[in-house]
Amino acid sequence: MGAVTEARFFAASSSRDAAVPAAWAGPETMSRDALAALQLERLRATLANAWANVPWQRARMEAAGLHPSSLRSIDDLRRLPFMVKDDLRANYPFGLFARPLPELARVHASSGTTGKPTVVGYTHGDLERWAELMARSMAGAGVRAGDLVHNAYGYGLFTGGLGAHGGAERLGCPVVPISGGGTERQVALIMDFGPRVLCATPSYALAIAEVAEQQGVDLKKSHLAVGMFGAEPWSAAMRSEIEQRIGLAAYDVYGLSEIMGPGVACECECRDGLHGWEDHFLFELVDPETGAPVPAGAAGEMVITTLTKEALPMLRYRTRDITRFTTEPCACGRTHLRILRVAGRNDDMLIIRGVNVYPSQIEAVLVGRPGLAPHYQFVVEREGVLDRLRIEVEALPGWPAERYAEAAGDVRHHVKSMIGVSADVSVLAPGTVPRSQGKAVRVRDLRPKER
Ligand code: DLL
Repeated sequence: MGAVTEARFFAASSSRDAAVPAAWAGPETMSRDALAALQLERLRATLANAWANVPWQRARMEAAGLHPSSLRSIDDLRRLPFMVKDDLRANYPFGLFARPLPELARVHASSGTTGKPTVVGYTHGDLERWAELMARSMAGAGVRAGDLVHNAYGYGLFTGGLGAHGGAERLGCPVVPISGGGTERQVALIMDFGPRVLCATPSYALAIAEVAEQQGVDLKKSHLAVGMFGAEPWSAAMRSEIEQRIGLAAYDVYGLSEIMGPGVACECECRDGLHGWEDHFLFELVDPETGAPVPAGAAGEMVITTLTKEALPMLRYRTRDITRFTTEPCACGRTHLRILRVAGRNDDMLIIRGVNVYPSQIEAVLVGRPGLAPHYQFVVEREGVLDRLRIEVEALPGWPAERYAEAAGDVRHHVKSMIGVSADVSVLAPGTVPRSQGKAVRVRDLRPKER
């Protein structure tokens, strides 16, 4: 399906309402039983693809006694061990691909902070399905055919830029492919071109808002109405901050390159969790320590199996992302499970004197506090055998320097009482914390490396 007109596209009317677009009402509102049957059928095909075309996957299936034709139920998949990021690195660059290179349409990669990048591949069909899922995500967030999309996700090996681009085009939206950086120009083009939709990481959206304010430009007077923000954890407090400063409704979009890219899950207009597209992915939630499924409603690590990927079938991939699921019906009518805001990655979790804490939890305490700007970093240091946390947060421009100590005391108190962690707090002058153009660096880990 190419670009579509509003009249044809929406079941209810051409108005901007929250109805599930007619084009996707089938897959998005099917009964959970029908969804489970579709998942089983697609899982069999995925296992058959992996068995036939990826020797590494076949060896794992043989070891687990799981032949594609022996799969009776989705639960049988649990016989297979998890996949982790290092499996991609160990098979660098193309060892887990189920198609020879000439049959691929594109390759992406994520740099990672250590070791080799993880490389992912797509057939033409994979790119089509990705565009479709990203289009569904955008439509769910209220983006409509014809809306101009300002896409400030980075273009290149990162999946954000091209992923959002493909989805917007698929939905019938013209795209401004500006990528990240050149923030003053971003502000000028937002005002001149009048996009209705902004795609960016939440931290970069905030950097754009800040530069606009410094230039005396009021983004609330622009045509921006919808923000598609993701690629990093962000708190509800950060959502309100961005909404107030830019004047739009901010939606959370989730994804990861190993599984596809942006558009694995996205909030609908109810903004009560991100619908994970279960017709293309199988979601599990496990205890990060034991690997056992967590009880319904409990937090755990998200594990994802792809159901329609041709070039790179991923079976039980551990995302490291910690979240909770609900399958309660959503007011929008979509039946797909909802992922409740991703708190952070297991790797980013800090253990400060025995308390587990995610950077986004501290962000929720900092953002909006009197005198403070939403720009911060956490420094983790070693003191004897214990880890010590220092919060560096900027003061608002114009906030008097003689009141920095008071603001620091306020943060220290609230972090202790709301999260239970003792932290040192430094309030810094405006402009001191580095600004992001993509994923923000929130933690500076100064602990000795051998850990
Ligand atoms: O970040 C894909 C993406 C691009 C998603 C644009 C959304 C928008 P990676 O670079 O492979 O892919 O990083 C994936 O980023 O495992 C999460 O830890 C984190 N992440 C992505 N979206 C969210 C989100 C892209 N909405 C990793 N909330 C994932 C929290 C997120 N964390």
